[in-house]
Amino acid sequence: MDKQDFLNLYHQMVVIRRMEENAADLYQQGKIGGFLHLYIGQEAVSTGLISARQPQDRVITAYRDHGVAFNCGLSAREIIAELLGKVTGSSRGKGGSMHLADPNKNFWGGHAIVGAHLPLATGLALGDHYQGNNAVTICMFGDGATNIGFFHEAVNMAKVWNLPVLWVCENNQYGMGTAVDRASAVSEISQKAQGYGMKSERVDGMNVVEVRAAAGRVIAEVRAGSGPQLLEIMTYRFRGHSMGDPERYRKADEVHKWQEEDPIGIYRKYLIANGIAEEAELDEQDEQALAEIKDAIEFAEASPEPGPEELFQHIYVEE
Ligand SMILES: Cc1ncc(C[n+]2csc(CCOP(=O)(O)OP(=O)(O)O)c2C)c(N)n1
Ligand SMILES: [Mg+2]
Repeated sequence: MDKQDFLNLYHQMVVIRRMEENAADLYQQGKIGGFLHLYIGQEAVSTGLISARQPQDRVITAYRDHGVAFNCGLSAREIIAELLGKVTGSSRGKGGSMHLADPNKNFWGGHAIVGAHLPLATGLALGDHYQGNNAVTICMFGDGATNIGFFHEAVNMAKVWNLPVLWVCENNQYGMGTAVDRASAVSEISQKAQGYGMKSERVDGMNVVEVRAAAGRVIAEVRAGSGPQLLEIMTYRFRGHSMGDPERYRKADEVHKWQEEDPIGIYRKYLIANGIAEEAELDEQDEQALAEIKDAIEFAEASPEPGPEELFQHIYVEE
């Protein structure tokens, strides 16, 4: 990695943080409909992971998808426009927060039903395998999703067919208001790989450098034909499950303890301590990120809503 690569990771994490904080404000102003799940606290997971993919590698995730979309190369403008339901959004304003997607960037969405995208990941990888593409499908999901039938069916089939899938569990310790050990027979999710004969690993998701290193190694193994593997990335969401969560299931002390381990703060210290960047350069990055988000909000607010004719478009594939 050269200096620019290091700064890129920092830039991506800070843009995601500012995007999410502003999304919360826009939601409170009533400008975003439906649900809104923020990625604050988890930025190092998708930033490190996706920075290790090659362009032909596919990414698919659940509804906590704004950061993932940005890491896949969607612009802040088209993400925020999508949140506001505007026609300039990545799905022409018809998908919203939980259904960001752009197949041209190899980002296969944003899925609202817990676990439902895991069989889709198996299908994407089956297609690549069949066509002889040299691609890995990176499928991200929460700890809660590993207790659902989709997980077991999709993971089993992928192993039976030895498909190039990297299963990535973002273990943020809760599925809505339920702690992992109250819902899962084993709280170490990586152990679930054993039942399917897969290799697995647990990684510190607050450290973007470690996530990137592990992801790079494992993606290369899957590409080389190791068969599917499972990466469990340990993280924490700093905000509620979605907007309006009263958070009665956890103590403020616990949240504060994790906030002290802020992934952006950790990375900032790492860059300075290793002489990769100076404080002033990082401050400049912070300002640029804020400007990028302000511009995106202005763009989104000024954009029109989709017209009534859009109701009948993009429903079926048109030959
Ligand atoms: C099939 C299904 N059941 C229940 C829900 C309601 N629901 C939405 S998110 C969620 C928790 C999922 O937790 P986890 O997989 O850990 O993801 P996280 O929100 O922590 O990122 C539940 C139960 C749903 N969307 N789909
Ligand atoms: Mg969770």
